[in-house]
Amino acid sequence: MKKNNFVILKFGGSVITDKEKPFKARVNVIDRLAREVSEYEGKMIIIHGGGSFGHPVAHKYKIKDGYKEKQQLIGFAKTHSAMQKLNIIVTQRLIKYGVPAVSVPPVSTTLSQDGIIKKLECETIERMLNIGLIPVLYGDTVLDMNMGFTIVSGDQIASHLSIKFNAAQLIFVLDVDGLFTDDPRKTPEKAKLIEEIDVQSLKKTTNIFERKGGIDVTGGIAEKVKWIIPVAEKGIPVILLNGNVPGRLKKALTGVKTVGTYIHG
Ligand code: IP8
Repeated sequence: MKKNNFVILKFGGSVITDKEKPFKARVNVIDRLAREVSEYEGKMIIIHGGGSFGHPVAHKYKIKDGYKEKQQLIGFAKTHSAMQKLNIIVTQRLIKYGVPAVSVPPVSTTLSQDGIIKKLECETIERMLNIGLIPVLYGDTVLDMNMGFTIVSGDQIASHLSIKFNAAQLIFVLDVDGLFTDDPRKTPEKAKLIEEIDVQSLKKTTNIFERKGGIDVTGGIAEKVKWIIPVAEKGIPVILLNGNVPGRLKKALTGVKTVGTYIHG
């Protein structure tokens, strides 16, 4: 895939849903993000997280831990169904603003081994991109070669696809400005935004925070950083920015510097 203007975009569950309220999508925010995306003209894959749709159900049935008992099967189905519901909201809002968004459900295109993606059917995605469609994936329930099943996060999918397609940049849309030196919720006076960091320093840094609320089965910021590192190591720039502030996503998409954390290899 030609590098130039190919972007992988991850919408965090905390920005597109209200993590404190079950099954509550933040439709106004999704609408505005969709509008900002619609003004971008290059190739793009969008991935979104689970927020208050996927996480509480996955947590209830312990889906991430793998298949242990039969009653989890209904939980697997419910978790996937919850993610489908959110995915329909996201794709419909994108379509409303003229973005040719097409759902690619990871449950039927991805296999993992001990929670790590082993296979992700990319030929269809590549053909979609070549024709000008925007594939939309999401953190989802997947079948696992050793565990029976598990959850693969949107961050892992974003990381996998960025490397696979040699993206020009990977953008994480969060509900905070980026990565912080301290927890901005607990100690706002000490928490400073990390505006720029290289991957070697990121690997060594242990005190990095973002704000987290609600139930999250796929782990916090340490997990996110874990999936960012291999992308940045390939020389793909990674940007984390606040999706609640109008215009920041649009700026990042068009290569204009904005408020956020810029990670480079
Ligand atoms: O919010 C997890 O995706 P994430 C999705 O990107 C499920 O971690 C099914 C909980």
